[in-house]
Amino acid sequence: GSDSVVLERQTLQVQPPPMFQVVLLNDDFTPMEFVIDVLQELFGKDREEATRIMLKIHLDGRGICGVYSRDVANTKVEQVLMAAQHAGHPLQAVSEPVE
Ligand code: TYC
Repeated sequence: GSDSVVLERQTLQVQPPPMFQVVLLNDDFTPMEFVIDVLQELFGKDREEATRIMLKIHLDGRGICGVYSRDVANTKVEQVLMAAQHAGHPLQAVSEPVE
């Protein structure tokens, strides 16, 4: 009845919003320095952390750069792709739901 509908709505409303991780993918062409710059300027990392993440991506093929709401994560991906395109690098980024 209508009571159970209200209870279901209340259960859903207290769940935290789904979060999305922005993942950078390795390639053979994008300069390491460009990736470090992106991690500092778009993901707020200091130089040491940006270097650590870049090397992790270089070695493992991918790495998480940050975790955000859906809209912010999608905007970060767009910003990475725009910066890479502008600089002429093939750097790729994706947003995926956090497990
Ligand atoms: N593999 C690249 C190189 O050797 C560096 C690189 C790191 C590229 C991370 C992309 O997401 C990336 N120049």
